[in-house]
Amino acid sequence: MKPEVLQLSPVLIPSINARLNELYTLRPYYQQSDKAAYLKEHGHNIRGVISGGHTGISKAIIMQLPKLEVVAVNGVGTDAVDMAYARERGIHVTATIGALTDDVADLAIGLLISVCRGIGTGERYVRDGQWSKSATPLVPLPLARQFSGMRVGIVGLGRVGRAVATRATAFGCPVSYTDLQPISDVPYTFVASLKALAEQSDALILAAAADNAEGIINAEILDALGAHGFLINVARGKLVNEPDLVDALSQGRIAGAGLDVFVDEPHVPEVLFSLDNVVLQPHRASATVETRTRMGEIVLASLAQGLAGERPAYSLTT
Ligand code: 8YV
Repeated sequence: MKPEVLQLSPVLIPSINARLNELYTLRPYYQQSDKAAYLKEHGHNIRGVISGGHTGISKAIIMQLPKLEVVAVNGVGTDAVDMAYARERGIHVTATIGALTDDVADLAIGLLISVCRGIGTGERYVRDGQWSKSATPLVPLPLARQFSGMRVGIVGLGRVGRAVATRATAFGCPVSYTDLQPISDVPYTFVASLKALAEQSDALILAAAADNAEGIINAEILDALGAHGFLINVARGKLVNEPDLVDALSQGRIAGAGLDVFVDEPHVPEVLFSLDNVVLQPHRASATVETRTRMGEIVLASLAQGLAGERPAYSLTT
């Protein structure tokens, strides 16, 4: 009998799905309309879980899975997983560590260039036919802001933060960062206070884990970033006090934002839809074929190792 694996979120790579289907009886929880009934029916047989970084798994769900051995997170963030309870139960929780670093850093820089250069605004101007209608082309569009050389402040110098720093450096940007403590093997300037980092930066890029960091970007930090500053978030929506951000953007108290993540995905504050100083993405920083394939391989390996009674190589709990 194949082990049963509960899927809390989909895997988008067909070859990975084919192998998962060969090896396991997959229970697609995320597709069910009556999730409680589905758990009641299958929960007692489930030995593995596949989830996404944003979705995670709650204690309430784990409690209904008495035979659970491994939770394979198809992502790096584990802030939505009840890690303490998983540890208590001896459940392996794995993450796709290192697999998505480059993509997330690429998107962070992409969002920053997009918002400061007004790529979305320019694109809409062309698509809407305004450029061809205009008697004096380009005049109606305001000049953009240069990215190269911008002072970049990174919040959280982990794998993604470092990859962002490398890229920003290649654009001639002086890089500063804040983290729990200074990191000795990097050439970037450590700034202990988040507010001071915001004051000294033209762009603040969020690359921190969200565990215990809810709402650290609030009105005070946004005002420190100031009317010429940009905020980029490729980490977690909950790092930001979203109403404060919406106010700061609507009132022009910061210059703009590039956002891949939100507090209550897939719900995005509607006020943002009409703002030209915001670039919005539907949590897609790791969504390339190459990266999702690498992530899927780690999910496969983690399930196989965990269900064979071994400690998975990417386990964070055991
Ligand atoms: C993924 C993420 O989009 O890695 C994470 O923690 O949130 C994202 O990169 C997500 O996990 C896909 O399932």
